[in-house]
Amino acid sequence: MKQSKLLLNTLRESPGEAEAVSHQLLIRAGFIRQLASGIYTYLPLGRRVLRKIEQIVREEMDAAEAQELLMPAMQPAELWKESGRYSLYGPELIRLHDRHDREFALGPTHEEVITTLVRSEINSYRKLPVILYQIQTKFRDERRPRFGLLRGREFLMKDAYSFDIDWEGLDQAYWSMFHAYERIFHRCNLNFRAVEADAGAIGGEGETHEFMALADIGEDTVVTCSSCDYAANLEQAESVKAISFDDEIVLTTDELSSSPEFETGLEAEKFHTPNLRTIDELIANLHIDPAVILKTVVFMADLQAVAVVVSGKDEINEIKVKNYLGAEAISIADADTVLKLTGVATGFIGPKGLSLPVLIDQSVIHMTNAIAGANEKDYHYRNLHVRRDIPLNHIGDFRNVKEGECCPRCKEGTFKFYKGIEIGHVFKLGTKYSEQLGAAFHDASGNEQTMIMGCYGIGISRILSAIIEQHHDEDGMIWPVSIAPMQVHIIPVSVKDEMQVNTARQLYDRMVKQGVEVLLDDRDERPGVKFKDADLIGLPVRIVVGKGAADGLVEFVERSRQEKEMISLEEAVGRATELLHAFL
Ligand code: 9G3
Repeated sequence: MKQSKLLLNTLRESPGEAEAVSHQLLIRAGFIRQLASGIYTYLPLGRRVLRKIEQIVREEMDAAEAQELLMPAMQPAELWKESGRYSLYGPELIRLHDRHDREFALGPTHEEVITTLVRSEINSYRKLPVILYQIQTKFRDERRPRFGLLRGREFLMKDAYSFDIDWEGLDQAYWSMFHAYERIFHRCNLNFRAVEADAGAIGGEGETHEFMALADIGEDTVVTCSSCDYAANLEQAESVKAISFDDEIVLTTDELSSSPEFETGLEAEKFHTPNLRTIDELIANLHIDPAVILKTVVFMADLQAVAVVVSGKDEINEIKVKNYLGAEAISIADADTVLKLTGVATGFIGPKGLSLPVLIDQSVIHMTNAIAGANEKDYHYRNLHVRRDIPLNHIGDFRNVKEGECCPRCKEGTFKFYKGIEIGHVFKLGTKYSEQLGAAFHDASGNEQTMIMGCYGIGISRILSAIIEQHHDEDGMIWPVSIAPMQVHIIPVSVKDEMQVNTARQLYDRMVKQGVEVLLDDRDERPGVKFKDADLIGLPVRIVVGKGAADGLVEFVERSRQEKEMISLEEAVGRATELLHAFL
């Protein structure tokens, strides 16, 4: 490929709005151009990387005996109404009408389409199990697209769906996909962790794992243990049981009132706390440790208001609350709603005498001298004895874990946090869609059974950015050979020097003949410009043909090492072929 012919315009400056390094570099190196917010054109070099990632995904999916198909982006609204999800999604689901005024959605995912397809194509256990996948554009109208390809509104996803006759079959499909994902991300040279995740909005049964590429720009927090292999999304990471509260003594309130230590502890008493609404105001004015405060927050879980109580030193984990309640949607109740529901101004809400269900974190159950809102404006309680004074109907893990905390699995290691980019997600769906949409089969004895499903996603375009986040330096991208847009960059220093041009040409022809993907910088540009562009684009191998060529020597540079070596033409061809041999 001649660089003078390639549609490639590099920029010295990155666009102001690009915060993520990968976004800046993709624009500066001419890999993508924004058409609209969250919507991008892939220019030739960007497209070549995308195709390489797709190819790796296809090879591993096919090796796992998944079958590739291609489903439409335009999905009839009826499908989403049949699955009951049409009303569940708001503005994120892009809806449109066709010329006959029929309603459609642009597909954000394809559970409905694939399940109704399989419903009509398969009805015997003999045709199961099957794993079907596609690599296709998804549409999700993100409120705030950002970081270039990391959070777009139109993006490339590989989505696969497995159909089995029973749960054992699903388990096999799930782990087969899980290990295929490990191979895919290793081949993409990504540093990733598979973490236990939250079954999320689609709420299938059983386990689900997210694959996170570690990167500071990542929006997810990965919790890992320093000594065992426990790893979880912060949304899901379990708190260790409060050590001072023995598990089996989870007594009910009336059983508690007879226990001996009940007598200890002062009576709970209301005291005047004018305008002390927040934890910080309480701490500042009462000179107390946040740990003695019971932080109480009211949430709307679907249409139900609940109060959640954790220690003042902790944060409430909404996903844990949502999962405990089995709700589809959860959000903090606004002040007006709280006032209307409880008659209490926010900031003075507390678990004693509150007219809402109280979910209390297991880490505060043992407390006897706690402070909490008194459910009366400008008043709090002190000396609250949790087991004596508060209804304990919902005890659970509702807090975010913290770095340095003890690991709940091995009870040896401590938690370490990393930021992660979600690049893959595997789910056990069970019968959530197959039941609703009637995907059934006749088993060996002729009885009709509901298929057991799994779904498995990989963010193809997101991987492009994740790789750049993990492989770059201050001069530009550093492409792993496995997915580099081209493999060797040949740069004649001066296109006016016939000897250099001819030598470069020879080198180019020889390598192309060996199947190497070569970019020849045949532009009439100053050397500095050529080298800066080469650093920015970041092809794995660079061969500079300068004055040394008169003595048969060329400069050989591996982009990941930036060491310059003067070696012979022969050696240069040998070294390049050796580096690329696994990919030729
Ligand atoms: C929607 C909209 C956004 C969505 C969904 C539906 C995420 C939705 C979850 C999944 C689950 C898996 C198959 C591949 C792997 C992920 N965002 N999800 O269902 F209508 Cl607007 O997509 N689907």
